Amino acid sequence: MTQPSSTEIEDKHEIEDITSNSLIQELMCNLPGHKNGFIKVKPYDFVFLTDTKSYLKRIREFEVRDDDIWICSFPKCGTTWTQEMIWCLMNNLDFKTANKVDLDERMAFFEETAITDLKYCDFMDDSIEQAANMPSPRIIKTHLPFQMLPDQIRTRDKNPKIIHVYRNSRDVCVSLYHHWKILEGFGGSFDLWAKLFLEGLGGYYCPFWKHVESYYLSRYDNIMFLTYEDMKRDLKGIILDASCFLGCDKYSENEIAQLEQHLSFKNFQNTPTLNKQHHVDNCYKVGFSNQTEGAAFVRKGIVGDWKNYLSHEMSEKFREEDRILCTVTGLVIEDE
Ligand code: PPS
Repeated sequence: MTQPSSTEIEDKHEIEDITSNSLIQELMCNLPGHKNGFIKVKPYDFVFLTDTKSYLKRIREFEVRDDDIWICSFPKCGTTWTQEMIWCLMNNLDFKTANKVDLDERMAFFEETAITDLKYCDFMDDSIEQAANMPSPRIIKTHLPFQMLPDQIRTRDKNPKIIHVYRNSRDVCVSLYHHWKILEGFGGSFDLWAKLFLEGLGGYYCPFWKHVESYYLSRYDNIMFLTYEDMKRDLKGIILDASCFLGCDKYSENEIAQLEQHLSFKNFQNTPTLNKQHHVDNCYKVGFSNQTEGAAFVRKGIVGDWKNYLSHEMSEKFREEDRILCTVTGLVIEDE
């Protein structure tokens, strides 16, 4: 039976301990790690690990720079794809370095340490410190919702560029399911996963819809909104728009075509600096994976894979949440 949850204040955030929630218990039964449980950050109800609590103050007080570029998204929306596009545009299309140095070393994943089970990953550098020490202009990836970004961004004290990427909810749910299988060792069924996702409990950063809303309703003006579906349909157009937004629209037709090629799904699959295969293989080695050997982070890369997973009834529940999101944000959703 679900125990009543407790709340406390942690660095100005009201925190609800949701570890005893029955669905969270089901999630935890199907995970090798995260034994310290889960919390919700109120009043938005964003789910995080209990372990994330001790990082909240450092996240809020992080020193932002005006010339930062923050790439923000809910997980599995095409973040890595966007990161590589932005890094190449900002670095004179230096494909040689891009093919030599891992993307994770070329830019920081801001809160990575705060969402990692360090019991299984004790070699990890402190990601917040890594971001703090990067030379300008920094490109920083984060999956934090807008309300949980550093204070200096939310209060407009600093005015970095934000690039937000969105993907349709159903494909995100499927992609996140595979992510949690190969990188978190989730051993439950897809149906359980979809239920967790719909209830806003599909791992840290949920609920998806509130997360997307947090950026669309932020009224932050130095922000560019991208969608995975647009990138699939017209990558060249997105590259051109992004280069204007970044103030580096200096590339020739031929160079843009080379970048398009570099960003192709096939190239991502085959390039070790982009495909995170070492990370996937490491999770498999330490028993933190519930996937067969050789599973891939760069998995399918299509729009509409959800049709292979979701029942009509489940799909309708997603559609209902999508309808509300469209109404409040003006987003037009494509998922076929
Ligand atoms: S993460 O872990 O949150 O950073 O994941 P993220 O990078 O946001 O999303 C991973 C999904 O993006 C797909 N992907 C691509 N699609 C098209 N083209 C390219 N180049 C590309 N690179 C990555 C990746 O395959 C994941 O989607 P799924 O549906 O699982 O294939």
